Amino acid sequence: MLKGKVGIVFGIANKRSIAWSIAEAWHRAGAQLALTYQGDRLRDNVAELAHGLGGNIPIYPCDVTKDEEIDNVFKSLGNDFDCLDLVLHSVAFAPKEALEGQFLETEREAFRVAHDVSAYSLVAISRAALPLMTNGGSIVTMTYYGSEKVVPHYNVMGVAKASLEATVRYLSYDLGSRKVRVNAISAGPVKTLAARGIRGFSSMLTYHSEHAPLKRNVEIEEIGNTGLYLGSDLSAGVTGEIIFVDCGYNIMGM
Ligand code: 0WE
Repeated sequence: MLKGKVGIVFGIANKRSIAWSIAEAWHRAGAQLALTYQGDRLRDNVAELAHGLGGNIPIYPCDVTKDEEIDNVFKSLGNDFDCLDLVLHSVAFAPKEALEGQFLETEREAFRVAHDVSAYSLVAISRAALPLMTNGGSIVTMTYYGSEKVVPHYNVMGVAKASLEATVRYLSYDLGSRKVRVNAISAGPVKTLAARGIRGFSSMLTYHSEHAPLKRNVEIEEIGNTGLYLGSDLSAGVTGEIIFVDCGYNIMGM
């Protein structure tokens, strides 16, 4: 379904990452991929995953808070491939203290970092990707329900995800004339490395599975498959959208 397409993936930490599940789905559908990693700490992980896909999949370092590193990624990509069709942005961060206690206590710097890493980076990456997306394409990002309803302790991440979702709409308006679509997947909670650092995450998973219409939690492959749908022409008429992959949790009023 993605034969001949080229994709770049931001946000793989390990094999449990949502970014990895979408990368795998894109790869299985025939896309050629490049992966990025954030910091030397994650380099070996990402190199090993790239190697596992066979062929020679380039990996590039990228801290999304550095314009220069983003520029270098797309310079390298331009050397390694003729053009670009798919971009996955699966990156978020807020300082740990900001995800505990009250939102009221959020410090200026924590607010800034959360928005820089989790929302502005989509603008920076999209702008840098665009010169290579000469045949149109699809940009996909990850969001969460805490952007629209209060999820205790999600705090500044919820505010940053609200910004990210609005960013998806404004980008999709700007990029529509170039046939580039921009969408977000709003995934139910998944036990990834990012979730491991969060107190009470296991009881959240239980609560979610008991209250979602499907009476279970989302499987990471289901998020991968929605990423495949958004990357492929199956979703050719879809842009600026937030698609829930949460076993229906978000529709409930009680
Ligand atoms: O977007 C997220 C979490 C992203 C995240 C995770 C961490 C953990 C380690 C961002 N920043 C950090 N900073 C760290 O230091 N999710 C959708 C998962 C999540 O996180 C929560 C949730 C859910 C769901 C935090 C509190 C309450 C619910």
